[in-house]
Amino acid sequence: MRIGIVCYPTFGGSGVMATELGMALADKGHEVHFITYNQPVRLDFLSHKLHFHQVLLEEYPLFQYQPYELALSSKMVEVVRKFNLEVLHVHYAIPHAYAAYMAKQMLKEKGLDVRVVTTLHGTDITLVGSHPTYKTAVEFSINNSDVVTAVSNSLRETTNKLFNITKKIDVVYNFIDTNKYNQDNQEECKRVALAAPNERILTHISNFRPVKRVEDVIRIFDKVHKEIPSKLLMIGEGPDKIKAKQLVKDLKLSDAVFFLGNSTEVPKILCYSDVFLLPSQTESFGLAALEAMAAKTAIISTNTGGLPEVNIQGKTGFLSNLGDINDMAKNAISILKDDSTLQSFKQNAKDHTRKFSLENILPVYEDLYKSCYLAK
Ligand code: GMT
Repeated sequence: MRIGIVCYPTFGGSGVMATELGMALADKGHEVHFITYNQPVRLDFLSHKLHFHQVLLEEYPLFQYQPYELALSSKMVEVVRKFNLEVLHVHYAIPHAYAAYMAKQMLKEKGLDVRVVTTLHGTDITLVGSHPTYKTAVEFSINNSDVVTAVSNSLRETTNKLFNITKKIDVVYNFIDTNKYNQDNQEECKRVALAAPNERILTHISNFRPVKRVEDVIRIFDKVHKEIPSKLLMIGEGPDKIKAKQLVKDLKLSDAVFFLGNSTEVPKILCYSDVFLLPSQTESFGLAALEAMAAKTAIISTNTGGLPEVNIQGKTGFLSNLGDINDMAKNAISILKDDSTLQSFKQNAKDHTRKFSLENILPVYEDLYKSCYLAK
């Protein structure tokens, strides 16, 4: 099929998921067109099946805020017409679902009927979308999409609770290409460069926004470090990084905590990890946790949002109440205390990712595209 994908091109989970989906669809022979303001960070190749169309904005002194939705919907119309696209799959409702609705109306006037699939990712519903500033337009554009999907049961329930949704929402879990995390295929995982042989490695990856509670990450690690020789890798960039660095200094952990910035080499970094810390305030799914599990890493997380659908209590890791850093530290120590316990959690984590494999999830999206296109 000929599919347009609209997403944020950044390190955020929705952009990563959209990019992985587009690349997988192109691998299967579909023609995929990314439409966004920058080349998505994980889009590492362009082939005749994979295209990128940049949305450019015009500066004008009158605009305090540049009208991105307008530029995006115009670009969608242009690309759909030029490449005869059948489906526009928009990731993250704000403002993509609204811009897609506008594009669809403009195309209708030209006798073209493109189908719009909207995937809800989390904060577009929980933190931002339901705010009175955006709620009316978000609700309207969800209800006017041809197909709506959510990345977990929890997100579907929350969407139905917060909005007046007249459309059926299909749950399609985020997926992982397990081949990219096959450690046997990796030339080397130079663990020794980061930690001594007797040390455990804990990892956190996020956008360091308040919802990720990075200070909890440091405080949990502080407690673990007091009991178990260990190092913490902090990957990502964002507003709370400064606070996290300050806390590391205050707790005298500077020799044990490394801030590595944003990375496109997530599988390589995760190959070092024993335990992944995700004490988020909320997480509709927790793609970073799934990536960690694929790299054989046990998960210590909160029990909020969709996390219990990904991290299985006592099997792939443990889940605690929001803010309960003592419980999270205690659980991490119980996993890390001996090699055989750690190995069994790591293996369970890896095994559980089969449920979210590319092979299982990709056909679900393909069927959705086909059925909504045929329902014309
Ligand atoms: O805040 C983030 O983590 C980024 C955000 C995004 O939309 O890019 O992530 C959301 O979508 C991810 C992919 O579906 C989910 O795995 C994350 O759980 C979700 N974040 C939240 O719900 C906070």
